[in-house]
Parts: sequence; C-alpha cells; structure tokens
Amino acid sequence: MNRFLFSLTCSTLAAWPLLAEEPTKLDPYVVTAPRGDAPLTVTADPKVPAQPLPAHDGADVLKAIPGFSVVRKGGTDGDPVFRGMAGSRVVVALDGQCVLGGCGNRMDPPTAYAFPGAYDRVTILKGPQTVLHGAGNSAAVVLFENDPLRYTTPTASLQSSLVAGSAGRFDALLDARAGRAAGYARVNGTYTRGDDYEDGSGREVHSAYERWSTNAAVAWTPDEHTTIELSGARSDGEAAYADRAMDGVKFDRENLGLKVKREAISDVVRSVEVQLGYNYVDHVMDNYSLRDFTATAMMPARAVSNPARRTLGGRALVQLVPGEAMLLALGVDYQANRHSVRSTSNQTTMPYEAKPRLRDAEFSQWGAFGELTQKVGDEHRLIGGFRLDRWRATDRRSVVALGMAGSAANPTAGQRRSTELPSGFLRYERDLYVMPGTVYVGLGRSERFPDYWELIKNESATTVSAFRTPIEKTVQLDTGLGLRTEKWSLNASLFANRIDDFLLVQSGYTKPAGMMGTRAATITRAVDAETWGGELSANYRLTEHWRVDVTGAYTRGRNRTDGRPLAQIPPLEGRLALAYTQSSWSAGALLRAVARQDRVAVGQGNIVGQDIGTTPGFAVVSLNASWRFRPWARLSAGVDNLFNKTYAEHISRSGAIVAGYEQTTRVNEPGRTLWTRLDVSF
Ligand SMILES: [Cu+2]
Repeated sequence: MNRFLFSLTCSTLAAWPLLAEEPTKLDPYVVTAPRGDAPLTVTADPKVPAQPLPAHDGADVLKAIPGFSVVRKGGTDGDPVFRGMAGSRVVVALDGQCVLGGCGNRMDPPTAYAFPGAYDRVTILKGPQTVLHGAGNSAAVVLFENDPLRYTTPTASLQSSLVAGSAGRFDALLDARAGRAAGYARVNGTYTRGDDYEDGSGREVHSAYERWSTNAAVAWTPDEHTTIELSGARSDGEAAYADRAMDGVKFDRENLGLKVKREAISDVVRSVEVQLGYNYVDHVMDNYSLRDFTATAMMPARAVSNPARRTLGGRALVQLVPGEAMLLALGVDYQANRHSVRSTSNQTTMPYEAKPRLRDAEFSQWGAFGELTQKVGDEHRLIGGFRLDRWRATDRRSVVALGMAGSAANPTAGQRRSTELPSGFLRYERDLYVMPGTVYVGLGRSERFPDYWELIKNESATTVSAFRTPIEKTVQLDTGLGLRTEKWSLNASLFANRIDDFLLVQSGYTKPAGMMGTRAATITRAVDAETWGGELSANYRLTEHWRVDVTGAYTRGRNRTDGRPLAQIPPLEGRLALAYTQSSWSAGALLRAVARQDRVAVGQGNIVGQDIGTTPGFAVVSLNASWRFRPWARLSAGVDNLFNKTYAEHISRSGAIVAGYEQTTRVNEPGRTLWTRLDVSF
C-alpha cells in the first residue's frame, strides 16, 4: 500500500516540470453546489475541489446535490439517500455496471465501490423518468461515467491531485490518458486515508479508513465510428464504524468490462452498443482488527464474517432515428448475481478461511426497454419509455440466524420466485419563448423487486423469512422548470408519489420465542406510503466578481397504513454560498442550515437504518479559497465547520459502544476541518 502511495505521489511531483504546450485551464473555484443542466438532470464533476471536503467515496460526492443526504456510519462508506429513499430505490451504476455490495449489515453500499476520482462525470437522473438504466429506479439513477475518448493525432494527458486535511486526511489521484487514431489507453489510481476525526466537542469518532483503487482501459478504434474497449478495475480498503460492533477490513472489488460501440451506421441507425461486465465483491468484517476486542453477549469471541457477491451483467442498446425529430432507444439488459457468506463466531479456534462459502441467495433479471423522444416544432418534446423485466430469486438458506435466539429452519428454503415487472413514464417538456428555459411535467411508474437485504437479511412479521415480500410499486408525478439568463439561473423540481407496498424495515419487532418469552426481530413489512417535496437551486451574479448560490431541499413522507410519518426522511435544508471570483483566484463562504425533524417513526426505516428520535436543527459555516497560480495548476483550501459546531444528520445511525470511545446518540459529523488541495492538469 505504501509503495502504491509513494509511486502515486512521486509521479505527481515528477509531472510538475512537464509543461504542456496547450495546458488545460483549471477553474479557480471550489464547488459548493453542482448545477442542473436539463430537466430532472444534475451533473457533477467528481475531479474538482468541493466543499465540504467529501470523503473519497460515491456517497459523499452526492451530498452536495440538493435532495441527497448521507447516512453516516463512520468516516466513509455512508449510504446515499435521495428524497428520503435509500438502498436499491436509488440505482447506482459504475461505468454502466451495477455493483451491489455484499455486507448483510450494509457496510458497503454500491457507492462504497465508487472512487469518484476514477470518473469524469456523475449524473443524477431524478424520479422514475428513464428506463435506460435498469429497473426499480423509483427515486433516482446515479451514473458514475467516463467521457468517451477519441483521438485524431497522438495525444497524452495527465491529471493529478493531492489533498491533505485535518484528522490525518491524505488523498492522491493520478489519471493518465494517451491515444492516437488507432486507439487509446487510460490508467487511473486513487488513494485516500483518514484517522479518527473529532466532533465539534472534541470527542473522537471511531472512523479511520484507508481506501485505494486502480482502473485501466485499452481501446481499439479501427475506424472513426467504432470503439472496442476492454477495461478492468481493482480496489480495496478498510474502514472503522462508529455505529456497530464490527469494522470492515476488506472491501475487495475485481472488475472486468467490455464495450463495443459502432456509430453512424446509417441514416436511421445512429449507434449500436454492447456492454458486458463482471464484478466480484469480497468483503470481510470483524470485531478485533480495527478496535480493541471486547467480549459481549452477542460476540463473546473474535468473530469474522466474509460475504461475497459475484455479478454478471450486460446490455445491448440501439439508438434509432426513425423519423424527423424522433429518437428511439431500444435495448435489452441482463443482470445476475449470487451472494455467499462464510463466518465464524471464534476466529481463534475456527478460522473463517477454513470454512466453505455458503451460497444464500441468487438473483437474476432480464429486461427489454424502449425510450422515445419526439420533438414537436422547436419548443415541444414528448418523451416516453417502457420496460418489462423478468426477475427471479432463489432462497438458498437452509437455516435462518436469529442472533441471540440461535437459529431456525428456513420455511422458504430452496424456494424460487419469479415475476414480471412493468415500468414506464411519459413526460412533456417545453422550451420557453420569453427567456432560455424549460418547463416539464412527467408521470412515471416503477416496480421494484425486493433487494437482498429486504428479502434475505430480514424476517417477515409472521415467519423468520421475508422471502415472500411483495413488489414495491411507485407512481410519481415530477414537474419543474429551469431558467437561465446572463445574470442568473434557477432550477426547481417538485415531486409527489404514492407507493404501494413500500418495503418498510422495522427493528425491535416483538416475536414469541418459545419458552424464553419474546425476542426482538428486524422485519420487512409492506405498507402504503406517500412522499412529496422538491429541490430548488438558484444563482445570481451580483456584480462582475460577486456571485450568490442558493439551494434548498424538502421531503415530507407519510406511512398511510400506520397513519404515521414515513421514517428516515431528512428535514428541510438550505444552503447559501457567496463567492468572489477574479480571473485567477476566488474566495467563498458557505452556510448550510438544516431544520429540526420531529416527523419520526421510531424503529421504522429502510435497509440502512431506522428512526431513533427527533433531531434539532443546526447551521454550519464553511470558508474556501482557490488560486490558479499556473494555467495548469490550482491550489485550493477550506475550513469546513468553521465554528466547530457539534451536530449529527437526522438520518445518521446511532452511536455504538466502542472501547475507548464515548458513545453518542448519533454518529456526529466532523468538527472544524482544515483542508488543502493541489490539482495539476497537463
Ligand atoms: Cu460488513
């Protein structure tokens, strides 16, 4: 690891004197709010300085986008939540591939395997308003993507960054690309680490981590319209958790991908592409490597769990221009994954490595989809899509572990279920006459198959298996507008939905336990729910140099079956950013204010966590500055949480008992954090 870090740092420094002839001009700006570009779409550049300093994982880069929140568990690997919707309601794709985590206790959401510096772009598509990226995206789709490369003359480029910050934070990133007309190659490496941080009151939080990733791709471009790209990725890490009795000591991902794309085939066929991907995620967690081992009633000895998931996936897509002002995307996609686990309750006497991996669940999905965009005149667009998926799941468990209550025979052992899931949407978009801008209104419906955690990890209310949990069905109305002038811009999106058979995860559910009386179980329960809310972002250029950005997000949810608020809904929040920009430097301030949340349902929530109570509001002030001292070099710095405020996000997990650390109600956010970042680009 140190050698990897050393070579990354050396190559960054070695790159310094190599002044390119036409250097890229780096913007001297620290991003505090990504921009909405098109209806329902938000894009972010994961390679630019951002405030607050994000952990180098996929969830933390989403945090700055209005509507997103992150469930904190430690220093990294939080779970992203969009409009109060967590887990598989937010589809995450890494370079077009779905990477589901393996951890039954949700240490590794898909974003734990996303190293933002390895991608050129993050795109968020809100609502069930696309069918192109798999099924079940009732809340949003998040795409971590690389820009397509194409060279006409021999070209090489290098981009690198270093970050140093409070609590031992250190990041290094190197991204090198080279190509000519016949093909290209790309290599990317990232490294990040952090020690335990302190909250605003100086309490250490059990949160240290270390993560690294390597990505490489080679492509053959036999002619100007054809690309054949082979890619691979390998990453690993370890992370301490402040909200549970175990830490993650291995997050190993192996990936192989193949992409073949042919463009400009005929007047009608714009492009054809086929993509295949293989992912293997191997995760290990234990209660002794990253903390002082303490015997507890649940875990009296050194315990280890080693889940793994193998995922195979593919997609074929044809883009057609069947008529004037008409664009039709047709495709099929496939995804199959199998989950296995081996574990030991005593690593000293029965090491987990000597045990066989037991497969506990298999999932597969076939989908066929079509999405049509029809332009009517210059201003109107009608966009509609439909997809049909066939899902299949197999329960391979013979017994179900019940924690302290031992285990029970699995009533759904060996069972298989399969279902057809129809999803679709229709949206009308209109460009405005009076000023550059767009308004839209769309209605979408999605059906989501229960995920591994809802189906296999939890019990149901009546049996120890939730394998017969119903399908979740969302009908959602999305509407909004985007306006842009020289001086200001405004983006607003509103949504309202009805969710039938919303899969609520409820902890502390009392079940009879034979002669022992009762026991508390975590169950998956289908209820009817509704949520509504929206996001707003606006910016205004006060003078040539001064700019102000305002964003806000609000979601309100109701559990109609229980007549209670829907749990795990983040409260109203707003951000105000003020920036002063010169041609080569900028300075800015950011205020983030979050309201109190008293709409709670204690014990209810989702696969990530459940409500633990109300939370007070808070406000945090941060300062940043950025300086482009060479066209190809930028130095940025910031102070996050300037006034060292002690606070926790409403949806963050409760603090656990960890030897040597003070237990807190929730895992608190970091106190005052200083950071500096250097970017070079050739
Ligand atoms: Cu885990």
